[in-house]
Amino acid sequence: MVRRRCLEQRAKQRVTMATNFRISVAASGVLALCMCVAPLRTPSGTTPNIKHIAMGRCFNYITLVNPGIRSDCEEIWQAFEEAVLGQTSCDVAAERYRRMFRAMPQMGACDRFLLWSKTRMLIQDYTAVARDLWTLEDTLAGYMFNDLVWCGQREDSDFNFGSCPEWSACLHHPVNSLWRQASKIFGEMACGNVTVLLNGSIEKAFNRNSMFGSVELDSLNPLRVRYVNIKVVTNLDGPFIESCTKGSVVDLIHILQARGFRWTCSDNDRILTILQCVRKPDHSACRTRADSQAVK
Ligand code: DVN
Repeated sequence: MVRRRCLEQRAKQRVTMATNFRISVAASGVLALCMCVAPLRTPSGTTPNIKHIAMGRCFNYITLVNPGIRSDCEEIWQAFEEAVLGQTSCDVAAERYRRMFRAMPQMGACDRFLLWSKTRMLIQDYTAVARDLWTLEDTLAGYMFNDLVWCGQREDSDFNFGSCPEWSACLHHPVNSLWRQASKIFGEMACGNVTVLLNGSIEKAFNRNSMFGSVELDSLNPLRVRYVNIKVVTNLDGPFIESCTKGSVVDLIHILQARGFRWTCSDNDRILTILQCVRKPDHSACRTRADSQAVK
């Protein structure tokens, strides 16, 4: 999904916003809390060299990442172009990608599926250490199209490299539609123990309008899934807004119960805390017992 690209944009924007913020605070002379504003997504056009990037990733995946997979990268790309080109930039329904997804059949091993929402930063660290867990971005589709942006234009048979609309501007945004179809297939594939990583430092850690909340959750099959293991993670410094017993996570648990899923929920997963401590080793939450005894 649009991750690293957002990170780069967000990093750039953060510098801009911080600079502006510093100027405004200095000017006003008022000590203001550093409010974490929602990132502005600067609309951009189709990722340059998208064909070379996606095809290169495809060949890399079927050769090095998952050599067992039998997919034809040329066929996948051709089906992708057929789905997107010649359509207006807001009119690519998820169904248009059906032929492409048929060209990239994939099955995941049970007990490895990891779903997530609003925890993008932690997911990369988590899957780097929990190597047995498998996210959508580890599938061929997710691997090929992660971080890319694309849209077509009716009057032209090429991609629109000038500008693509925001997801919210379209009923059938080409990027959102591909991720919806990929998420639906991923959710239907999920089996055994499924892990769900949610962010307890925001309101609506479980958001019914998110991709997890609106597509993957409804694609899970209680006959295939043995347990849904929810992990709620909060920033080390908080805020501590939601948890297994507070807020929208409770709604998720009610939905799982009503649909016949067995579930667990944890607010303080040790691996996730350690992962956060890697980035903030001096944080009080990261002091081991030895450290605290040494401090006396
Ligand atoms: O379970 C995962 C994964 O398997 C996939 O199925 O979707 C689930 C995560 O999607 P989500 O539940 O919508 O969670 P997020 O964190 O809101 O969005 C996931 C990614 O889509 C993020 O990289 C979002 O970029 P962001 O917000 O971190 O800069 C990206 N995204 C969400 N809404 C977007 C968007 N990118 C562009 N435009 C939007 N409107």
